[in-house]
Parts: sequence; C-alpha cells; structure tokens
Amino acid sequence: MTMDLCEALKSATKEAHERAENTQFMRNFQNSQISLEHFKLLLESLYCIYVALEEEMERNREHPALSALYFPGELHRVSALEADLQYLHGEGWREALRCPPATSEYVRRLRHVGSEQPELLGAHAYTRYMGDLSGGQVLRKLAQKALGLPASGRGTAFFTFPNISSSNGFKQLYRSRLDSLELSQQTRLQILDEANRAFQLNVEVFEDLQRLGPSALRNGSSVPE
Ligand code: VER
Repeated sequence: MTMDLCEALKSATKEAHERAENTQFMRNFQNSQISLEHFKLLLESLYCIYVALEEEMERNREHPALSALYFPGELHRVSALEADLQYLHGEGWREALRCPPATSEYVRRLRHVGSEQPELLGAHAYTRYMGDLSGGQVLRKLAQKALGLPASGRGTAFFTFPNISSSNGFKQLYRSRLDSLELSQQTRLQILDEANRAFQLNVEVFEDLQRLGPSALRNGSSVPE
C-alpha cells in the first residue's frame, strides 16, 4: 500500500530536515547565539521568500493541487514580516532590503514552479509553513531573549500565527488536506523531490546568511526603543 502523502513527505525529507536544523546558522539560533544583524538578515531574506511563495499561491489558488492548501488568513507571513522589518529597521526598510544570492535562487525556483509546475508549489508551502508552525514558538522566545526584543511580540511577529489557535490542530488539518489531494504517481514523486529541493534551498540560504553576517553590517544595529 502506498503511504499517505504526508507520511511520505516526512520520511523523504527526514535527512534534509536534519541538515537544515544543523546548519551553523540554525544551531547558533538554537543556542541563543544569534546577533541582531543576523536576525535582521534572516527576516529580510524570509520576506523575499514569502512574497514570492504567497504571490504564487495566490495566483494559483484555484489549481486542483493547491486549493485545499490555500489558507491565507491563517498562514500568510508577509504582513507580519513587514511589521517586524518596519520595527527593526524603521522607515526606509523597503529601499534597503537585502536579498542575498541564495535567497534570490530560492525566489527564482518559487517563481518557476508557480508559473511552470504549480502542482509542485504545495511542496514549498509544506516545507515552510509546517516548519514555522512546528518550531516558531521556541524560536520566538529564543530571539526575544537573545536580542532583548519585547515580549509584546514586536520584531518577532513572523513567529506567531494569531489566526491559529492550536498549531497542532492546524497541522493535523493541513496534513489531512495534503493527504486528500488527488495526484498521479508521477506528480506525487515530483512533490517529494521538490520538498527535498525546498529544504536544500533553505540550507543554502542559511549558509549564505551565516557567511554574510556582520560583514554586511549597516550602521545602527541596536534594538529600537
Ligand atoms: Fe523543523 N521541526 N525544525 N524545520 N520542520 C519539526 C517539524 C517540521 C526543528 C524542529 C522540528 C526546520 O528547522 C527546525 C519542518 C521544516 C523545517 C520539530 C518538528 C528545529 C529544532 C529546527 C531548527 C531550529 C527548518 C529550517 C525547516 C524548513 C525550512 C517541517 C516541514 C516539519 C513538519 C514535518 C511533518 O511532516 O510533520 C520538533
């Protein structure tokens, strides 16, 4: 019997997940060793990625392989990232936005999939949103503590999903939606490949951010009052 898509996704990306978790960038984050500059770079990079992901989801929202995964009110991260960047960088954040090379590569892939193979976009949505829902709360607390960001949630809105009351409950719903997709065997295999590619793109983004880090410093990297 074939595995449900979710189970297959989880097992196909297990090693890739371990690689992502163990990048220096994520390890530093987990050990509260993230600098404010790295954190800002991360949010800028995520902004570039989510703009592309969410625009492509929006454009393809009626596609039969995506409509069941379309939860803009619950999941979308762009406005949260805008609020965080506005808070951390102040006015002018948009003009100063940095989108490092590996991030641009990720964005290119999202745009390509969105226009050429939208049936694979769900693999990208799964990789990011399920990850955010799984680790978000822990990362938010770590960031607040390491960087002295306020407990009110300013600067860390990306990690909170105000329209989801139970992240476990929502993950279950999302999994059941993934499992209910009617897919050919070929598309199913392509989705598993694409999810691995999505993880790899994330690894490359983290490696890039780690390299860039403080050397890409702009002035004024203190937490706003
Ligand atoms: Fe993951 N993750 N993760 N994760 N994650 C879980 C589930 C999960 C964890 C912990 C956990 C990423 O990083 C981390 C992803 C995707 C991603 C647990 C459950 C830690 C501690 C880290 C690193 C700090 C990253 C970087 C990604 C992807 C970009 C997914 C998709 C899932 C859902 C798996 C499933 O199908 O249930 C404890």
